[in-house]
This record gives sequence, structure tokens and C-alpha cells, in this order.
Amino acid sequence: MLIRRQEKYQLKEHQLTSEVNYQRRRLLQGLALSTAAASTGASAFLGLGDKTPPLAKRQALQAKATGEGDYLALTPEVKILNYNNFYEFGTDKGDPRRYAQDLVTNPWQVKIQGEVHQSKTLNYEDLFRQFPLEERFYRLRCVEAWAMNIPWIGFPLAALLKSVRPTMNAKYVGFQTLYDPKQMRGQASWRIGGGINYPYQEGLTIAEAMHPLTLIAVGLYGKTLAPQNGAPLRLVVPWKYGFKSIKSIVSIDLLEKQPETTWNQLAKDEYGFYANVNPHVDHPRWSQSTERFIGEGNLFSAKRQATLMFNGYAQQVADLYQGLDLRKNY
Ligand SMILES: Nc1nc2c(c(=O)[nH]1)N[C@H]1C(S)=C(S)[C@@H](COP(=O)(O)O)O[C@H]1N2
Ligand SMILES: [Mo]
Repeated sequence: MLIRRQEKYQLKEHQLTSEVNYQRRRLLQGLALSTAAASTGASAFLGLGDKTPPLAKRQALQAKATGEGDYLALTPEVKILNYNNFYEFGTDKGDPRRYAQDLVTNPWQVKIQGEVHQSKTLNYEDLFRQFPLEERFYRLRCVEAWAMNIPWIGFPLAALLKSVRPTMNAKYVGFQTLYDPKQMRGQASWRIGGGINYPYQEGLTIAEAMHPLTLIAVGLYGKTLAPQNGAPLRLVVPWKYGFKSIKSIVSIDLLEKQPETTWNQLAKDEYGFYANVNPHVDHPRWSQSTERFIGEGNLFSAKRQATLMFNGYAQQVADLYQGLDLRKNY
């Protein structure tokens, strides 16, 4: 986000056919999903030819369709899998796709601890069976002014938090991504990792964390997450800029004090703790009033659309910020 790069990808129309309606019907029927579609055209997308490693295998997931976001035109899966921010693997949009495929996501452990009566550790399998899985279509808005619509599978973070019984002192929730420089080349190199002081960390107020829209995602497009999207579990907070939605989480801490967060530490005047999507508060270096929606078609023809207050979720979340000056608390 501090480093600007020209995108050189050329996409061909035939590679980008969204298979969503087909997939969605399959999901509702409880059938296994096709894995072929997502890999089609990936190497062409990246302009890497044969050097692109095969995509990590993803398992089909069953989830209850909630109808949340059903009106959204989804971003094709191939773009969700190939255009990413995951600085642990490099700052180029294609780097997570290129360099994350060997990330060991199973076995996995995530600890939920701190101001709780009953801390717990979830293992890989627990992620898919302790809480009922739901499918929700959400808008995702990156602070860099691009946007996607993504069909997530996951469970409300609130369900997990309630299960550990927070104490009265729990005012914030902090999250950390895996720290493993052997697997994550950006953690082993200041230059490749974009100058971030790893591990990547994020935070929410307890009210934000308990909000029913706040999701722990374990899948998308009917399958477990790809490593580049934050397998095996990541946060999704749809009314906030994408950098809040931390990937590949290993610890969730209930805290009395507001935690430090990665992008805020890196550039305080550009990235706040709240990071609510807001068309009226510009980034110091660019406008936030419009966004480039990544849908069908090539990246250059991506259409500009208006940015929505709280990314379109104002009705559900505006109450959380009553009395807060959103210009100061950006
Ligand atoms: N650990 C970690 N989480 C991260 C990031 C990152 O660099 N590292 N990038 C964030 C940003 S800026 C965005 S926009 C989203 C992108 O998610 P996606 O690549 O799955 O679309 O992930 C967020 N989560
Ligand atoms: Mo982002």
C-alpha cells in the first residue's frame, strides 16, 4: 500500500467467465464443486507462463446459504485467487499466488486467550466443525481503492468469542498472523515484505468483534481458502478497509487496551485503527470517493463506482460509531 506498482496483467475475456451461478446452485444442492474453473487462465493472468506453481488443493465445504449479499454481482474466482494483498509473500499483487502455494495450513493451531474465562486452542479440523458454517456474499474494499464481491464461507467471530466467555475487562480483540520466515519470504526480507515489522497484527473493539457481520472465514466459492486468501482462517470485516481483514491467524487475544496494528504502526496518518470505509475521508495520497470494481472483464476496464459509507453496511454498523468523529478516528 506504500509501494505503488503498475499492474501489467492482461486478461482475456474467455478466461474470466464467472461460474458463480453454476457453483451456487451446486452448493445449495450439496454437491461437490468443480476445482477446474479456478485454475483456468491463472498463469496467463499473472503473465508467468510455466513458472506459476499449481494451486494448492482446496476441499469442498458445505455451508448454510444465509442470503446475505445475494444481490451482489460476484467477482470471478480466478481474480480473487490471483490479485491479492498478503505482504508476507511479497508486495506485488501476483506474489501471494506465486509464493504462497506451499504454505502448510494443515495442521494448524489458533489460540484464543487473554481476558477470557476459558481460553482454547482450535486445531485445523475444529475450524470446520465447531461452529455451523454459513455462506455470505460480502463487498471487500481495499484502502487502495479497488473492490471485489466475495462469496465467503465461515462463522461469526461472535460465536467463537462467546465460547471462551470474555471477562468484563475484554474491551478489544487483537489478532496475529503466523510468523514463519522460512515459509513466508516477505518475513525474511525487509524489502520483499514491504518494510513491515512482522508478525502482521490487527485489532477491533469488542463491539466490532461481536457484531454479527464480523466473520471468521474458512472458505470462499464453496471451498476451503487458498493460502493466498489467508488459509486456513482469516478475519472478514466488510465495512472496514481490507487491511483489517487479517489472514492466516494463529492467535486471537481478548485485551483490556487497544492493540497496536500493523498499518497504523507503519504510517499513522494514513491508516487508522478504525479504518471504516468512508467516501468523505480521503487517504492523504488519493481520493476515497470512488473505487475500481474488479468484476468481469480485464483489469483496465474495471469499472469505477461510488464508494459507499461503511462500504454499504451503514444500516447495520453506523450505531457502533455514534458520537465518534470519523475524520479524527479514521
Ligand atoms: N497477514 C496479512 N493479512 C492481510 C494482508 C497482509 O498483507 N497480510 N493484506 C490485507 C489487505 S491490504 C487486503 S485488501 C486483504 C486482501 O484480501 P484478499 O487478497 O483475500 O482479497 O487482506 C488483508 N489481510
Ligand atoms: Mo487492502
